[in-house]
Amino acid sequence: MHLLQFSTSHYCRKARLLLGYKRLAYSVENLTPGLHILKLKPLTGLTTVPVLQPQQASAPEAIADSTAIWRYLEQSQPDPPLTLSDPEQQQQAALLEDWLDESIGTATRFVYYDYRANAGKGIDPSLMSQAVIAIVRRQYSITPAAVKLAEQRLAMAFQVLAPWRRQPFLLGGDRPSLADLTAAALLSPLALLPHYRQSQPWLFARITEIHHCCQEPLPPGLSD
Ligand SMILES: N[C@@H](CCC(=O)N[C@@H](CS)C(=O)NCC(=O)O)C(=O)O
Repeated sequence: MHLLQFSTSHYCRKARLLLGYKRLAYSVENLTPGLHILKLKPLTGLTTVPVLQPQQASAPEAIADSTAIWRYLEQSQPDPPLTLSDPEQQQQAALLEDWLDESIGTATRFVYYDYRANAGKGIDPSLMSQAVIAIVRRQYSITPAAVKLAEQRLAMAFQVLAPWRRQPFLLGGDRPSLADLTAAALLSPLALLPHYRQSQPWLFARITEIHHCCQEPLPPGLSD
């Protein structure tokens, strides 16, 4: 298996958690933002990472989108499962995953890059890093008004994810679902923001546990 990724992307972290949970060996290719389009467009028709290349006979050449990657891995490597045995719970996990992907992953991106450009500039004040951050902010229209809305969405997310405060897995039971891995990946950039570290300690405890369970190194801001 071969994973095309941006090293800092939280959606690529989600793909690595999936591969790690399934105990699959894989190589990684870090693409250069901007130039990535030249490689990805002819391969998948899309411009986003993660992209998985299974490199196996009868498998597709490339699978774009973290949810499609999950679907492929769950079907080709059912053990250990990430699908819950109760269909209603599985539907709930799928809904949570879709909401995390479409809404909360974006909100995290807005809040994170706003922090890195302002109060968190000291994390990497180099011209190169600040130039990349400026490009990302322009690409996604990360304005102060949009950041405020993103902060409100994250505040709501902490309420929706409240079951995680008292139990190791969002939907209960004794093993994680796709929703747990998705939340752990897509909220992980907040580990660098002191405000969230102080106000939501339970979240970073769960993120750490899921990373251990998937044998994935912890994200910046969290350490073993
Ligand atoms: N829904 C997609 C989102 C992936 C995504 O937004 N990837 C970003 C990096 S975090 C990307 O590739 N951006 C580059 C682009 O859009 O050209 C998934 O789950 O894979």
